[in-house]
Amino acid sequence: MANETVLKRYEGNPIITAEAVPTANTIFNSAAVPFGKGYAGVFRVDTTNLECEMHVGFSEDGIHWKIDPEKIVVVSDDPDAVPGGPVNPYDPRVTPLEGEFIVTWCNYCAGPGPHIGAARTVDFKAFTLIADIIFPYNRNGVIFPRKVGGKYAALHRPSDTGHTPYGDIFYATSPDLVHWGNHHYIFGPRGGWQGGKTGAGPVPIETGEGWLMIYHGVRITCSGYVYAVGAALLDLEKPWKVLYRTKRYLLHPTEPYERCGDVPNVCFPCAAIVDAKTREVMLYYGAADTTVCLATGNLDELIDFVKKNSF
Ligand code: BMA
Repeated sequence: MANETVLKRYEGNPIITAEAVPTANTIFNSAAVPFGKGYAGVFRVDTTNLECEMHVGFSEDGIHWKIDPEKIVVVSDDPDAVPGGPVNPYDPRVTPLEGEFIVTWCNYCAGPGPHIGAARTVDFKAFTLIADIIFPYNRNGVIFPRKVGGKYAALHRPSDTGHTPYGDIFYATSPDLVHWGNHHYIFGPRGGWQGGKTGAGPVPIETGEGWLMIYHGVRITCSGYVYAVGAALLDLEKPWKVLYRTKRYLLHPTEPYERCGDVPNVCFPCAAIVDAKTREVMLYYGAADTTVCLATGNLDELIDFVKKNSF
């Protein structure tokens, strides 16, 4: 394909469509992780009444998925927590951390506006609320897979109540996953495919060259937003220090399933799984706010691309 880079689309894309869940209008922007002998994931389902839900899925190969028809119920001991769990949770990320999995999402509820919620699970059956961790307004919250400098660490993007003009990625830390602060600016929009907004994508990948942060960049055109995928390398100990950042995109809406859908022209990355032996990266991205797609690449080639095509 003319504009394909070191990331190659899986030829069987889209790998998951609304057919996977009886009540789904669409299924997209979802997260997968290695689990047991296969994979587990948390999937964004927009229902036929256009509310957002999170659903669990399991897979043996990371490509063919069985999605639970029932939504995830997040339980909480906090009497002030919303009964039944988050309202309109969307764009989940899943971080393997210290033997459990931390799910983060954006709550889109009318009152407090978009903000980041988090829950923990060990089995993808029971989910317990941690807290609304970064409160309002905020989108694209994702937690690092280990402590950095002795603290839990996260990427997030401050916003406003609507389709925000804010598009800057920040770094924050926490002693306990509940209380977050010490915010550091990482970067914001910068011309071309990422000139409108930026936002964190998958859980950052630790490499010898720094944290590989795959992110989305938005271009604002006369007929709407275009969401593409890029990557940066962040300093391992001070991740707000940007070592390299792609000037060229890694993936851009091109295929009909990325160009056409409920929201056209969207490639929105939410998860990346690395095979430690082969160094193959499986990147899961939502296409056109309608389906889940897969692109693959080699981790070393990705790092090389980021370094060679940096600002
Ligand atoms: C963002 C989020 C994503 C969505 C994207 C494109 O603001 O709502 O869930 O994929 O817009 O519509």
